[in-house]
Amino acid sequence: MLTVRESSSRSVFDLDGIWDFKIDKDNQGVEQGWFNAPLSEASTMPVPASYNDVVTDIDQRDHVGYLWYQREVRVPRKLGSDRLVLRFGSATHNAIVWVDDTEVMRHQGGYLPFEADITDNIAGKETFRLTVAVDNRLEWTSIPPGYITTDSTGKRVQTYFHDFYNYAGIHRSVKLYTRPETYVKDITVVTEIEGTTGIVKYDVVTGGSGEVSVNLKCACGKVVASADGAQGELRVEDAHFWAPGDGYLYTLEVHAGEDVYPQTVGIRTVEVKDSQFLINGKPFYFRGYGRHEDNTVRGKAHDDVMMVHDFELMKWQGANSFRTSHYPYAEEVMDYADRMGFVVIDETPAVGLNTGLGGGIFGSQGFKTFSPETVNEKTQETHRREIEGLIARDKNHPCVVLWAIANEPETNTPESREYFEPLAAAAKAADPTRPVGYVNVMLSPPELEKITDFFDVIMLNRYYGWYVNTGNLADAEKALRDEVKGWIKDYPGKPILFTEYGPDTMSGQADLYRRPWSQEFQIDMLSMFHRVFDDTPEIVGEQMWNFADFMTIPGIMRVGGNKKGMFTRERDPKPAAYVVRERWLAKKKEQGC
Ligand code: BDP
Repeated sequence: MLTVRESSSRSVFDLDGIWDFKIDKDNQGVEQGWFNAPLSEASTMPVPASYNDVVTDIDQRDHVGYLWYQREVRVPRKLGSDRLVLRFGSATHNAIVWVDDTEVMRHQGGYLPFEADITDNIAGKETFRLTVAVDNRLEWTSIPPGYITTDSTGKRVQTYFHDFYNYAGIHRSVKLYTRPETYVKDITVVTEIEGTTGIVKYDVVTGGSGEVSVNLKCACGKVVASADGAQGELRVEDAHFWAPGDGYLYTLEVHAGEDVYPQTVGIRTVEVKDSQFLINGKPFYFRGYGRHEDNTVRGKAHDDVMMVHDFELMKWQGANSFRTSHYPYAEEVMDYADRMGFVVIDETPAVGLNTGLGGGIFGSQGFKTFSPETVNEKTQETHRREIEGLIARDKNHPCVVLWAIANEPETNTPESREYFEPLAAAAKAADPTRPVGYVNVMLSPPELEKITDFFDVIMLNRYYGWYVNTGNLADAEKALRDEVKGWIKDYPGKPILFTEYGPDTMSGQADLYRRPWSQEFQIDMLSMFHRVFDDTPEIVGEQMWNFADFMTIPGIMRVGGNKKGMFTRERDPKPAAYVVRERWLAKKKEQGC
């Protein structure tokens, strides 16, 4: 799905701001037709925002079910036969949308955009009532999965298997945009490099019938190549390639009938070969973090201020990459990563498909992960849709070099092999140009793991020194070295990336004895991992856990959230940030990006 862009044929109107809001305590609003009228006894809620930390009542904060949003919208002026489209960047996790009394769309999944052509619904109107019912419930068939029980007071309780708080609401911008009747519906761009020449292959899908032509413009606005037809190949002599640290972008201006859509293009290649990860034919070493979309009060809402600040901090530290753990991030983040030359591992929301873990912590949940009653064929179908939806949204981003189709799923059983084989194939079919991987959990070392042969790279989350060998870094280092040797022996030629490592660290906790939870221990544990990485050429990247502290459910292993951040939740650096900065800046100098 194309992102929203203004052009000479498209106008964009922002519907963000303060909306009316109501929590559906008994989850009966849909049956009672709350969309038919202004919400009674409504409060207010900013859009975009997670609603949870805005309200002051704990029962409201932890409500399980529907959240209602409503506002009046002035119908914008449009020309002649132009269509008007209503678009949400995301609503977490499911949404039903009404224009006045009419349902115009339903969407399942909390992190991808959805839209509907509402031209016919608003014909002849000056204003309309826009109502959205957002459902925050997670079930066995949703991605991520979860289940709901009731406690002794009859209150609904949501359980899930991932280690971040289930923030909900309208998390990204809501927009109206106009476009001509015949329009650019989809574009796929694939780039190749031949010496100093850049090759841009494009494929345009139109809605309605109209002649297609394209102009490729350089960043200075000059046309460097043109073609007619919905498919074709453009050649750019002496091209300026997109590269890590150099976010150079061309614009492919696509014309279909009256419509014009500006598609940004970065010319670069990605390849996995002989245990190396190559970008533009050169070995690339990932330095960075797994992150979260997580901030105080805003929760998971996109916010330009926080986004730009986070990128500034990442640059300050000498990072060159991150993973969108554990769901697709806002489209604004992907655009900005393109511009900043950041390299992104793009992840689906398939987290917590592992009942051997609870909230990121070892401890079985007493269920089988894969069974007709738990993660089942319907879940697999949802998962496939999430993979295809992510690739459809992000396929044209040069920053994306690798798809992560799941985080720490169960992969040590025959059922897991059956579950993942078609999903790995679906990712490869949807994008034959990028490597595909999944992120492996400590419970599945090479001798137990059963699905790595479906994938191009090995991504490991490892907590030696923390969840195991707690505080004993000598034993932790030995265990880590032994495990890495096993991966290299069993999967020769596959590059290994560390996608998580690091201990919880209380900011301000100093300890002469450098014990777990202290700032000193974070420095020591990260340094131990780095020593092992530096001794192992098959390891092509280090993305520590996590960029910043983040909110989780309360638990005996979590003190006001997960504290594995390099920065606090407020983005203050912990002492390890300076130590790692020195390492990463030196590596940047050595590696040139
Ligand atoms: C891993 C998960 C991550 C958790 C982390 C932790 O991938 O989401 O937050 O461990 O325990 O299991 O901190």
